[in-house]
Amino acid sequence: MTALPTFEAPRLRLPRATFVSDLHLDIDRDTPRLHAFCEWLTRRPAEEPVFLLGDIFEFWIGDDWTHPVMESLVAACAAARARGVSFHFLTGNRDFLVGETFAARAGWAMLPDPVAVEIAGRAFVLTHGDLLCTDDHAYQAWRAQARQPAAQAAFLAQPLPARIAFAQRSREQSRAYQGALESPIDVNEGEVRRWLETYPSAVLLHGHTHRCAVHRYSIADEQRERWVLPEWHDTARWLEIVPEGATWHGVTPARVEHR
Ligand SMILES: [Mn+2]
Repeated sequence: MTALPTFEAPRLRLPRATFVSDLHLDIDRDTPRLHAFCEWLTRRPAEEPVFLLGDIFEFWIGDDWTHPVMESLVAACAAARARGVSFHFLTGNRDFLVGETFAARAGWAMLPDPVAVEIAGRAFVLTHGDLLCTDDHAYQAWRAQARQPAAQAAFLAQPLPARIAFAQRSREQSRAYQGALESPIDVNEGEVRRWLETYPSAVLLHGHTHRCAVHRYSIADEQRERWVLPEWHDTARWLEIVPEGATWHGVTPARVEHR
């Protein structure tokens, strides 16, 4: 069991924010989902920061990789930023190789995972969500290895064609793996409780599982919550938090009580 980081103070304090995750954009393909995202960016309210909580991209093979489709996304982000929309990004299990070079080009401020923030006066701990899925032992072992700086450097040192071929193979393997599962592996509820105990009073907010929901827990006589963001298909689905409250757009989260 890995030790969780502790936070002295929230990294950001914001009056309002929008949250999305799990777009799984195939950035070398001109897809309806990419168009939906770029169009959605044109409709973001000015001065409302956008948090991208991982798996924005289906895969990532290095910031030195460019593609015309990717440039349209970078341009859409630049246009939104010109209207006062800021971006905050933490990586997911598929796009964990996104680095500072691409983030700077897109105008995304990178966040560690997990990270504590305060939105509209309420405390949140943000995470992609894969760290909570501790029942997937094979994945967690792979994750620990793949996140080593030396392993990442070795991968990124390969010539670009080799990395593109690797990404194609991984996509096929991932499809076969997901197809063999009855449903994607969900969070481990014991691990969720450990996080909630580590971060008293914060709402745990994550994506990854594609099981959009508001979960309520009773922990040390406190009512606690875990909010799960929806994945995108070809339409936008997001969470907006403003001083008046939280609104889910394009989706109705399941309500789940844990005793
Ligand atoms: Mn994920």
